[in-house]
Amino acid sequence: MANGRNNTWLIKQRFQEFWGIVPEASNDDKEKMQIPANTKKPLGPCPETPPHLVGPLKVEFIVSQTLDEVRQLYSSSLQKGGRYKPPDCIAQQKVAVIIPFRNRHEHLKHWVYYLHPILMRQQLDYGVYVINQDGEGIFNRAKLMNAGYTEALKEYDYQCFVFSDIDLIPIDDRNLYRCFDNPRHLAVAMDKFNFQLPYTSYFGGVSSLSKDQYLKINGFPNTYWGWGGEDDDIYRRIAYSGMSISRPDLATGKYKMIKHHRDLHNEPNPKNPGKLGQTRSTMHKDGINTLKYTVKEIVKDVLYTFITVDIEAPPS
Ligand SMILES: [Mn+2]
Repeated sequence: MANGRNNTWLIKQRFQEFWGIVPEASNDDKEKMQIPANTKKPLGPCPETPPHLVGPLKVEFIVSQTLDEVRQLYSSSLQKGGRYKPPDCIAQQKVAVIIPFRNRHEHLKHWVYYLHPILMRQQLDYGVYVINQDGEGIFNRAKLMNAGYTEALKEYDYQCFVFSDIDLIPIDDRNLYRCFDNPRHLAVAMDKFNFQLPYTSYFGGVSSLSKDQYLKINGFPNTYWGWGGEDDDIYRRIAYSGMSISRPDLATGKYKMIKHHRDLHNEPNPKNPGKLGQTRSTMHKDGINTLKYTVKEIVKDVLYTFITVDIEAPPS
Protein backbone atom coordinates (compact mmCIF):
# COMPACT_ATOMS: atom_id res chain seq x y z
CA MET A 1 0.00 0.00 0.00
CA ALA A 2 2.74 2.42 1.06
CA ASN A 3 4.45 1.53 -2.16
CA GLY A 4 1.42 2.51 -4.23
CA ARG A 5 1.18 5.86 -2.50
CA ASN A 6 4.87 6.47 -3.04
CA ASN A 7 4.53 5.71 -6.70
CA THR A 8 1.67 8.20 -7.07
CA TRP A 9 3.71 10.83 -5.27
CA LEU A 10 6.65 10.25 -7.63
CA ILE A 11 4.45 10.53 -10.70
CA LYS A 12 3.02 13.73 -9.33
CA GLN A 13 6.48 15.18 -8.72
CA ARG A 14 7.68 14.28 -12.20
CA PHE A 15 4.49 15.54 -13.69
CA GLN A 16 4.85 18.91 -11.99
CA GLU A 17 8.43 19.25 -13.19
CA PHE A 18 7.49 18.18 -16.68
CA TRP A 19 4.60 20.58 -17.07
CA GLY A 20 6.07 23.37 -14.97
CA ILE A 21 3.08 23.37 -12.66
CA VAL A 22 3.53 25.19 -9.37
CA PRO A 23 1.75 23.35 -6.54
CA GLU A 24 -1.19 25.25 -5.10
CA ALA A 25 -0.51 27.33 -2.00
CA SER A 26 -1.15 25.40 1.21
CA ASN A 27 -3.68 26.66 3.74
CA ASP A 28 -0.79 27.92 5.84
CA ASP A 29 0.55 29.99 2.96
CA LYS A 30 -2.93 31.32 2.27
CA GLU A 31 -3.26 32.48 5.87
CA LYS A 32 0.11 34.21 5.70
CA MET A 33 -1.11 36.12 2.66
CA GLN A 34 -4.02 37.38 4.76
CA ILE A 35 -6.32 38.29 1.92
CA PRO A 36 -9.90 38.08 3.15
CA ALA A 37 -12.07 36.52 0.44
CA ASN A 38 -14.53 39.42 0.28
CA THR A 39 -11.91 42.04 -0.60
CA LYS A 40 -10.60 40.10 -3.61
CA LYS A 41 -10.40 42.14 -6.78
CA PRO A 42 -12.79 41.02 -9.49
CA LEU A 43 -11.03 38.88 -12.10
CA GLY A 44 -10.04 40.42 -15.43
CA PRO A 45 -10.27 38.60 -18.77
CA CYS A 46 -7.55 36.08 -19.62
CA PRO A 47 -5.06 37.38 -22.21
CA GLU A 48 -5.78 36.68 -25.88
CA THR A 49 -2.62 34.53 -26.06
CA PRO A 50 -2.27 32.21 -23.05
CA PRO A 51 1.05 33.12 -21.36
CA HIS A 52 2.14 29.68 -20.08
CA LEU A 53 2.17 27.64 -23.29
CA VAL A 54 5.31 25.60 -23.89
CA GLY A 55 5.03 24.73 -27.62
CA PRO A 56 6.12 21.25 -28.81
CA LEU A 57 5.43 18.45 -26.32
CA LYS A 58 6.83 15.02 -25.73
CA VAL A 59 3.98 12.56 -26.08
CA GLU A 60 4.48 8.82 -25.61
CA PHE A 61 1.95 6.12 -24.95
CA ILE A 62 4.12 3.98 -22.74
CA VAL A 63 3.24 5.67 -19.43
CA SER A 64 2.06 2.96 -17.13
CA GLN A 65 0.09 4.77 -14.46
CA THR A 66 -3.46 3.74 -13.73
CA LEU A 67 -6.53 5.89 -14.31
CA ASP A 68 -6.71 6.29 -10.55
CA GLU A 69 -3.20 7.73 -10.47
CA VAL A 70 -4.17 10.17 -13.24
CA ARG A 71 -7.20 11.16 -11.12
CA GLN A 72 -4.93 11.89 -8.19
CA LEU A 73 -2.69 14.07 -10.35
CA TYR A 74 -5.51 16.38 -11.42
CA SER A 75 -8.25 16.10 -8.81
CA SER A 76 -7.13 19.23 -6.96
CA SER A 77 -7.33 21.34 -10.16
CA LEU A 78 -10.61 19.99 -11.55
CA GLN A 79 -14.23 20.15 -10.54
CA LYS A 80 -16.46 17.08 -10.76
CA GLY A 81 -17.27 16.04 -14.32
CA GLY A 82 -13.93 17.11 -15.81
CA ARG A 83 -14.64 20.81 -15.44
CA TYR A 84 -12.07 23.57 -15.14
CA LYS A 85 -11.91 27.35 -14.93
CA PRO A 86 -8.70 29.38 -14.80
CA PRO A 87 -8.26 30.52 -11.18
CA ASP A 88 -6.82 33.96 -11.95
CA CYS A 89 -8.76 35.32 -14.94
CA ILE A 90 -12.03 35.00 -16.85
CA ALA A 91 -11.58 32.58 -19.76
CA GLN A 92 -11.97 33.88 -23.31
CA GLN A 93 -14.34 31.03 -24.15
CA LYS A 94 -16.54 28.38 -22.54
CA VAL A 95 -15.61 25.17 -24.31
CA ALA A 96 -17.23 21.73 -24.23
CA VAL A 97 -14.93 18.97 -25.46
CA ILE A 98 -17.04 16.16 -26.93
CA ILE A 99 -15.51 12.69 -27.39
CA PRO A 100 -17.46 9.91 -29.15
CA PHE A 101 -16.67 6.65 -27.39
CA ARG A 102 -17.06 2.91 -27.14
CA ASN A 103 -14.73 0.37 -25.50
CA ARG A 104 -11.60 2.53 -25.59
CA HIS A 105 -10.84 2.94 -21.89
CA GLU A 106 -7.09 2.57 -22.42
CA HIS A 107 -7.15 5.49 -24.88
CA LEU A 108 -9.29 7.58 -22.55
CA LYS A 109 -6.61 7.27 -19.87
CA HIS A 110 -3.95 8.65 -22.23
CA TRP A 111 -6.29 11.36 -23.50
CA VAL A 112 -7.09 12.78 -20.07
CA TYR A 113 -3.47 12.47 -18.93
CA TYR A 114 -2.20 14.62 -21.81
CA LEU A 115 -5.14 16.93 -22.53
CA HIS A 116 -6.07 18.26 -19.10
CA PRO A 117 -2.78 20.11 -18.52
CA ILE A 118 -2.84 21.44 -22.09
CA LEU A 119 -6.38 22.76 -21.77
CA MET A 120 -5.51 24.29 -18.38
CA ARG A 121 -2.49 26.09 -19.85
CA GLN A 122 -4.77 27.33 -22.63
CA GLN A 123 -6.82 29.01 -19.86
CA LEU A 124 -10.14 27.65 -21.04
CA ASP A 125 -13.33 27.41 -19.06
CA TYR A 126 -13.96 23.85 -20.20
CA GLY A 127 -15.70 20.54 -19.59
CA VAL A 128 -14.89 17.08 -20.99
CA TYR A 129 -17.83 14.96 -22.19
CA VAL A 130 -17.28 11.33 -23.16
CA ILE A 131 -20.30 10.14 -25.14
CA ASN A 132 -20.50 6.37 -24.88
CA GLN A 133 -22.60 4.46 -27.41
CA ASP A 134 -24.73 1.92 -25.58
CA GLY A 135 -25.04 -1.65 -26.91
CA GLU A 136 -23.35 -3.53 -29.70
CA GLY A 137 -25.06 -1.96 -32.71
CA ILE A 138 -23.20 -0.19 -35.51
CA PHE A 139 -21.13 2.78 -34.31
CA ASN A 140 -22.14 6.32 -35.31
CA ARG A 141 -19.52 8.97 -34.57
CA ALA A 142 -21.44 12.01 -35.86
CA LYS A 143 -24.68 11.14 -34.07
CA LEU A 144 -22.76 10.71 -30.80
CA MET A 145 -21.27 14.17 -31.34
CA ASN A 146 -24.77 15.62 -31.80
CA ALA A 147 -25.87 13.96 -28.56
CA GLY A 148 -22.78 15.35 -26.81
CA TYR A 149 -23.53 18.87 -28.02
CA THR A 150 -27.08 18.59 -26.65
CA GLU A 151 -26.08 17.10 -23.30
CA ALA A 152 -23.25 19.59 -22.69
CA LEU A 153 -25.61 22.52 -23.29
CA LYS A 154 -28.02 21.15 -20.67
CA GLU A 155 -25.25 21.68 -18.09
CA TYR A 156 -23.62 24.97 -18.93
CA ASP A 157 -23.75 27.91 -21.28
CA TYR A 158 -21.03 26.60 -23.63
CA GLN A 159 -20.32 28.77 -26.68
CA CYS A 160 -17.72 26.57 -28.29
CA PHE A 161 -17.59 22.83 -29.01
CA VAL A 162 -14.46 20.86 -29.73
CA PHE A 163 -15.17 17.42 -31.21
CA SER A 164 -12.29 15.02 -30.72
CA ASP A 165 -11.53 11.40 -31.45
CA ILE A 166 -10.39 9.58 -28.34
CA ASP A 167 -7.07 8.49 -29.85
CA LEU A 168 -5.69 11.87 -30.98
CA ILE A 169 -3.22 13.77 -28.81
CA PRO A 170 -1.91 17.18 -29.92
CA ILE A 171 1.85 17.48 -29.64
CA ASP A 172 1.96 21.29 -29.51
CA ASP A 173 -0.06 23.21 -26.94
CA ARG A 174 -0.24 26.31 -29.15
CA ASN A 175 -2.96 24.44 -31.06
CA LEU A 176 -5.79 26.16 -29.22
CA TYR A 177 -8.93 24.16 -28.37
CA ARG A 178 -11.18 27.15 -28.99
CA CYS A 179 -13.50 28.50 -31.64
CA PHE A 180 -12.56 30.90 -34.39
CA ASP A 181 -14.35 33.09 -36.94
CA ASN A 182 -14.90 30.00 -39.08
CA PRO A 183 -15.28 26.31 -38.16
CA ARG A 184 -11.81 25.02 -37.33
CA HIS A 185 -10.07 21.81 -38.29
CA LEU A 186 -7.41 21.17 -35.67
CA ALA A 187 -5.94 17.75 -36.55
CA VAL A 188 -4.14 18.88 -39.69
CA ALA A 189 -0.87 16.99 -39.25
CA MET A 190 -1.38 13.50 -37.86
CA ASP A 191 1.56 11.11 -37.62
CA LYS A 192 -0.44 8.41 -39.42
CA PHE A 193 -0.69 10.71 -42.47
CA ASN A 194 3.01 11.57 -42.26
CA PHE A 195 2.17 14.95 -40.64
CA GLN A 196 0.31 16.15 -43.76
CA LEU A 197 -3.33 16.73 -44.62
CA PRO A 198 -4.45 13.51 -46.37
CA TYR A 199 -6.56 15.65 -48.75
CA THR A 200 -7.50 19.33 -48.92
CA SER A 201 -11.09 18.98 -47.73
CA TYR A 202 -10.20 16.63 -44.85
CA PHE A 203 -12.14 17.55 -41.70
CA GLY A 204 -11.58 14.44 -39.55
CA GLY A 205 -10.07 13.81 -36.14
CA VAL A 206 -10.46 17.01 -34.14
CA SER A 207 -12.54 20.09 -35.03
CA SER A 208 -14.18 23.05 -33.31
CA LEU A 209 -17.40 24.91 -34.05
CA SER A 210 -19.05 27.73 -32.15
CA LYS A 211 -22.69 27.23 -31.22
CA ASP A 212 -23.70 29.59 -34.05
CA GLN A 213 -21.55 27.80 -36.62
CA TYR A 214 -22.91 24.43 -35.50
CA LEU A 215 -26.53 25.58 -35.73
CA LYS A 216 -25.89 27.20 -39.12
CA ILE A 217 -25.07 23.75 -40.57
CA ASN A 218 -27.92 22.05 -38.66
CA GLY A 219 -25.34 20.12 -36.62
CA PHE A 220 -23.96 16.86 -37.95
CA PRO A 221 -25.61 14.04 -39.92
CA ASN A 222 -27.27 11.26 -37.87
CA THR A 223 -27.34 8.76 -40.72
CA TYR A 224 -23.70 7.77 -41.24
CA TRP A 225 -23.55 4.33 -39.59
CA GLY A 226 -20.19 2.61 -39.47
CA TRP A 227 -16.84 4.01 -40.50
CA GLY A 228 -16.35 6.82 -43.00
CA GLY A 229 -17.97 9.75 -44.76
CA GLU A 230 -19.45 11.72 -41.86
CA ASP A 231 -16.46 14.08 -41.67
CA ASP A 232 -16.73 14.81 -45.41
CA ASP A 233 -20.47 15.45 -44.98
CA ILE A 234 -19.66 17.98 -42.23
CA TYR A 235 -17.09 19.65 -44.49
CA ARG A 236 -19.76 20.00 -47.19
CA ARG A 237 -22.31 21.38 -44.74
CA ILE A 238 -19.83 24.09 -43.83
CA ALA A 239 -19.05 24.94 -47.47
CA TYR A 240 -22.76 24.93 -48.49
CA SER A 241 -23.47 27.31 -45.58
CA GLY A 242 -21.01 29.83 -46.99
CA MET A 243 -18.35 29.41 -44.34
CA SER A 244 -14.72 28.46 -44.83
CA ILE A 245 -12.38 26.29 -42.78
CA SER A 246 -9.87 27.71 -40.34
CA ARG A 247 -6.73 25.68 -39.59
CA PRO A 248 -3.51 25.92 -37.59
CA ASP A 249 -0.27 25.60 -39.58
CA LEU A 250 1.23 22.14 -40.07
CA ALA A 251 3.82 22.61 -37.32
CA THR A 252 1.31 23.70 -34.65
CA GLY A 253 -1.32 21.19 -35.79
CA LYS A 254 0.72 18.03 -35.19
CA TYR A 255 -0.95 15.01 -33.58
CA LYS A 256 -0.03 11.57 -32.43
CA MET A 257 -2.63 8.85 -32.88
CA ILE A 258 -2.68 5.96 -30.44
CA LYS A 259 -2.19 2.85 -32.55
CA HIS A 260 -5.10 0.44 -32.51
CA HIS A 261 -6.85 -2.27 -34.45
CA ARG A 262 -10.11 -1.54 -36.22
CA ASP A 263 -13.01 -1.61 -33.77
CA LEU A 264 -15.71 -4.23 -33.80
CA HIS A 265 -19.04 -3.01 -35.20
CA ASN A 266 -17.48 -0.05 -37.00
CA GLU A 267 -16.73 -1.46 -40.44
CA PRO A 268 -16.34 0.90 -43.39
CA ASN A 269 -19.87 1.40 -44.69
CA PRO A 270 -19.98 1.24 -48.52
CA LYS A 271 -23.23 3.27 -48.53
CA ASN A 272 -21.64 6.30 -46.84
CA PRO A 273 -19.52 7.79 -49.65
CA GLY A 274 -22.51 7.77 -52.03
CA LYS A 275 -24.54 9.90 -49.62
CA LEU A 276 -22.19 12.86 -50.02
CA GLY A 277 -23.73 13.82 -53.37
CA GLN A 278 -26.98 14.60 -51.55
CA THR A 279 -25.59 16.55 -48.60
CA ARG A 280 -26.70 19.90 -50.01
CA SER A 281 -30.37 18.91 -49.65
CA THR A 282 -30.21 16.29 -46.84
CA MET A 283 -28.35 18.60 -44.45
CA HIS A 284 -31.56 20.49 -43.73
CA LYS A 285 -33.57 17.37 -42.82
CA ASP A 286 -30.88 15.32 -41.11
CA GLY A 287 -29.10 16.95 -38.21
CA ILE A 288 -29.63 18.52 -34.82
CA ASN A 289 -33.26 19.25 -35.82
CA THR A 290 -34.01 15.51 -36.18
CA LEU A 291 -31.74 14.10 -33.45
CA LYS A 292 -33.31 11.30 -31.38
CA TYR A 293 -31.54 9.42 -28.60
CA THR A 294 -32.03 8.34 -24.98
CA VAL A 295 -29.68 8.95 -22.09
CA LYS A 296 -29.07 5.69 -20.22
CA GLU A 297 -26.61 6.90 -17.59
CA ILE A 298 -24.54 9.94 -16.62
CA VAL A 299 -21.46 9.34 -14.48
CA LYS A 300 -19.48 12.27 -13.10
CA ASP A 301 -15.84 11.28 -12.82
CA VAL A 302 -13.42 13.98 -11.69
CA LEU A 303 -11.68 13.65 -15.09
CA TYR A 304 -14.78 13.69 -17.35
CA THR A 305 -18.52 13.40 -17.59
CA PHE A 306 -19.31 9.95 -19.01
CA ILE A 307 -22.70 9.82 -20.73
CA THR A 308 -24.05 6.55 -22.07
CA VAL A 309 -26.62 7.05 -24.83
CA ASP A 310 -28.89 4.79 -26.83
CA ILE A 311 -28.78 6.18 -30.36
CA GLU A 312 -31.09 3.55 -31.89
CA ALA A 313 -28.26 1.84 -33.74
CA PRO A 314 -29.12 -0.87 -36.27
CA PRO A 315 -27.77 -4.29 -35.22
CA SER A 316 -24.32 -5.07 -36.54
MN1 LIG B 1 -8.15 6.10 -34.83
